[in-house]
Parts: sequence; structure tokens; C-alpha cells
Amino acid sequence: MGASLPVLEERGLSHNMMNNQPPLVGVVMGSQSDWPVMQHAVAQLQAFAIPHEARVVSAHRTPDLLFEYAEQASERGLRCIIAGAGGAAHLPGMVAAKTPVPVLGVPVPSRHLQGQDSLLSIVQMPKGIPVATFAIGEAGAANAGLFAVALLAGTDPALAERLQQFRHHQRDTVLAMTLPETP
Ligand code: RP5
Repeated sequence: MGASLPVLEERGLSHNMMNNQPPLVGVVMGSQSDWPVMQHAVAQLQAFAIPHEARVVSAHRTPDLLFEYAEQASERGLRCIIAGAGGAAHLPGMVAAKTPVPVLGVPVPSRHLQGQDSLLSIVQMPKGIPVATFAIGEAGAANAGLFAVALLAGTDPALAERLQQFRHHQRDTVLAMTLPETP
């Protein structure tokens, strides 16, 4: 439990976000350039105090590391993995292929096709190896984080209560909204 991947840590590409607690959620992304999007998943995990880690793992540039990470995920105690990538986004599907741990895929906006390629790469998994796929970009990353919270809340009543309070806060915010008066 809680084993580290030293190569990434040495290069500053790995970060355990809650020291002294083994991560329950792994957040991986294909490049450091994915962080502006994927940080929105991490922000949700932080808001609900979920032990987690964030790491750069590239499907096509570090395939051996991807296999190592995915193969160790279950024994390390990860309950789900949020995987974000852009372009021909193999990362979530390949992670899912190598672990029974549920994988939540986040399509990162790409330079030329604005993430539509990422979305289709992730969502169109052939039957047999599922990846739960979220919206392109920040909303998808945040919702993947919230989905991970909901998964964990199934066995954690205190967390379920915090999630309910979050939903109530959103409800109350919308109920308090007003529109400008029209003549
Ligand atoms: C993918 O290629 C990454 O997930 C990223 O979205 C995209 C571009 O990577 P960089 O060229 O910015 O490293 O592997």
C-alpha cells in the first residue's frame, strides 16, 4: 500500500497530495500540459479531503511506466483512477486494460481539434474494457473528481453526508439566483 514510483518523483512529475495517507484515488495524465485541466479533478478531491495522488504517465511515451502503475493500482489500495489525456488519448483505455480498478476518463482539449479527438478516443472503448467517460475539459475533470467522491461515499457515511451538503449548497445557490428586472 502507498508504494511510490521514484522515477516520477525525482523528476517532479509525481505528487502525493495527502502525506502519510495512502492514496485512494490516482489522478494520471499524459503530460504536464494536461495539468491546467486535470487540476480541477484534484481540486474536488482536495475539497472532500480524499487521499489522492497526481502523476504524469504517458501511454505512448512511457508505456512501461503506464503498465507498472496500472498493475500496482489495486494492491496499492487505489479505489479508482482518473485518467486524462489529449489527442489520440490511449491512456484511460490502456490503464483500464491493465487493472480491475475503475477508470474515469477525462478528454483534455487538444490543440487542433479542441478535444473532440480525445473524447472519441476515450468514449469509444470496444465492449469488454469500460472507461467511464466525462465531458471535455475542466467540467469533465471536476465531475470525474466528484464521481470519485460519490464512489467512495458508498462505503463512507461521513463522506456521503459531506457530498449531500455540497449538493444542498448548490441547490440553495441556484434558488437564491435572481434576474434583472425587465421593463
Ligand atoms: C497527450 O498529448 C497528452 O495527454 C497531452 O494532452 C498531449 C500533448 O502533450 P504535450 O506535447 O503537451 O506533452 O499525450
